[in-house]
Amino acid sequence: MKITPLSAVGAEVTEVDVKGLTDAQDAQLKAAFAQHGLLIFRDQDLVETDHVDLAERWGQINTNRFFKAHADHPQIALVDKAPDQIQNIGGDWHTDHSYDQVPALGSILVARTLPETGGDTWFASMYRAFDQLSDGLKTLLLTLNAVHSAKHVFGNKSEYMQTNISQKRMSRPDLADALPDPIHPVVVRHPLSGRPVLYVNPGFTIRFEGWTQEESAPLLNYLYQSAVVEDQVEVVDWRTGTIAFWDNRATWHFAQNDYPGQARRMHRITIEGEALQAHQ
Ligand SMILES: O=C(O)CCC(=O)C(=O)O
Ligand SMILES: [Fe+2]
Repeated sequence: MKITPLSAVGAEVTEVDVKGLTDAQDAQLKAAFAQHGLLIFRDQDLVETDHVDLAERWGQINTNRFFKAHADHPQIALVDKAPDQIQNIGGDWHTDHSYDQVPALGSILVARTLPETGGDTWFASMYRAFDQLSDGLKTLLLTLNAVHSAKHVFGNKSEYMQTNISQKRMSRPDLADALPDPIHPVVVRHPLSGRPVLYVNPGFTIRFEGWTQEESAPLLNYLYQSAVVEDQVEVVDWRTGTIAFWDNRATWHFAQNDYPGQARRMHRITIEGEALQAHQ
């Protein structure tokens, strides 16, 4: 097995079959995941049950509440774009599940149908997003918490959700509207590496705790903008046999929507995480 760091974020894993991992390879992958926050496996050949087995090596599966599930394997969420659909899923910078009290660890995404060109996924490191800030701003952020929510994305009032419901890609907006909005530290002690990580994101963070949305927006926007400097973004191209496994606490991702008229189908399994602690 070969683990090669990528240029901006993550590492590429080759010369291994994820269906037959030894305990030693498993330990090596867990260390690489903690260090890099993103593993891109190439040249894999796995069916749905192999995907489930791989995910279970990392933890308990979180069955998605909103996405359409695979008909035979409900633990697998379908991340689909049909040729006649305009909107894709995940087409902006975000990290998944920050709207949960105990956010998911990450997801394992397997390519099933790919467009001829395009459909890359971009990743950004939230270790780097924090590390590059000034000491003054770091000190302030270490004292702050932020409120996150799913309502504006997966709730009844979301246009994105209404489109997805009409296209049968998502459901259960009432569930999103009923979720209590969690409060998480703005700088989290990463559960696997112990390093500080910036834990706000454009998808689901509403405001800083104790601040209004208007007061929060300028600083949040500054953090968002400084987190995705062009040469610090990893552009992951999908090929048949590619699997991406990302850490929701250490990275953001952004699915590119540049393949009009073509289909793209991915299978996603999400793994439960743990409660987040502030980095002191
Ligand atoms: O389709 C992709 O590349 C990623 C979509 C996304 O945001 C997700 O599956 O969480
Ligand atoms: Fe996502």
